[in-house]
Amino acid sequence: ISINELVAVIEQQQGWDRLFREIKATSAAYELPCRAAKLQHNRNRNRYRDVSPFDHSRVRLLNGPSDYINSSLVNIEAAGRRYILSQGPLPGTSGHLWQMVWEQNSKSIIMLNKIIEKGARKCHQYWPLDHNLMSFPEEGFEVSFQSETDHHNFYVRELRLTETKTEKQESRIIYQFHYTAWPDFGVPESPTAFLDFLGCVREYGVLENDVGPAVIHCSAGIGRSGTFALVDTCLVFLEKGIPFDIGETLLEMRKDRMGLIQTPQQLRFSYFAIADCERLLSSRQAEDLGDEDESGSSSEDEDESGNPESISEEENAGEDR
Ligand code: PTR
Ligand code: PTR
Ligand code: PTR
Repeated sequence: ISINELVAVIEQQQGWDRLFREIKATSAAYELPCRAAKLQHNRNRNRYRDVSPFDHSRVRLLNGPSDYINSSLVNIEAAGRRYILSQGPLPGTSGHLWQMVWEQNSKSIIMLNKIIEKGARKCHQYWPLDHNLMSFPEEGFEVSFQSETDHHNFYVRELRLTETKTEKQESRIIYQFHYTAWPDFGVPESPTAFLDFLGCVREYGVLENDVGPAVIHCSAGIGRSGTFALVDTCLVFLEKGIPFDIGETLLEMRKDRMGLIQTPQQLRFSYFAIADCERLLSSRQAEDLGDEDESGSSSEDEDESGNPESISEEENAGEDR
């Protein structure tokens, strides 16, 4: 059955809580070790005591007194997608974040939280505002502000990351995509708003595998970051016509980082966003069939609703078994 049909059935049965509980129960059985996170000298590198990267998938810093950062490489090979999911940096770990971005050759940081939420600090201000410069002498990096574009629910910032430890003082442009309308343990206002954001991120090519993995973070780096990664990966499956199961995909991701997607509502939101894209794809396919005589297969028209641009016409609507 299609994802749209599946969503309708779960919706009708009010089955989101149960589905979410099942996913949690299944992944609880993995019990993968997080020894590095618990080492005494790494303790203050964690924002939350109960959110740690598994040892097997943690991203290691290549230089410095400790190789530890609360970040995980989430790898979904079948989709050709790799992401680094990370906690919102602390004052003492912001330099580590930039070091990781450099070492992993990431081109972007995708930020899904605000600095302050419900009156509490959820993330350190780790990038420079307005024309300022931020230095991380210990790690040997500088970050300078280049530009900022205000989209409706998000900002795109261009930052310049310079390594200051060597003579070369090499520098790179890093894009920061900052979604500002997604409360923790909540969901974005609509799938369309979120898909606009995802479409914009994709246009920059930062999720492709010819560059290092994008760094995705929220406060803990599990709820919202997990939702983002799940939707993006499932859209790749849809576009490529690879059969997939949303729940199984989430379970696979949860082997690389714990707790991905934190509420039944976030799970429901993911299914709805994926279902929206499925609908869009099949209506586009129908259009293309109708257009065939006039314009052949050269339909490169932009999608006005801002949906992920790389959705291609010829693919089958994906099926969620
Ligand atoms: N003690 C905190 C906790 O484990 O929740 C860790 C922490 C430390 C959180 C500093 C936030 C901190 O500051 P900022 O919000 O600026 O990152
Ligand atoms: N112990 C924290 C809590 O439950 O509040 C951990 C936590 C915080 C977990 C935020 C998830 C959170 O959401 P997100 O991953 O979307 O920042
Ligand atoms: N703040 C969260 C909590 O303690 O409820 C942190 C958390 C971490 C929650 C992992 C759940 C986690 O895993 P799962 O979603 O599989 O239960």
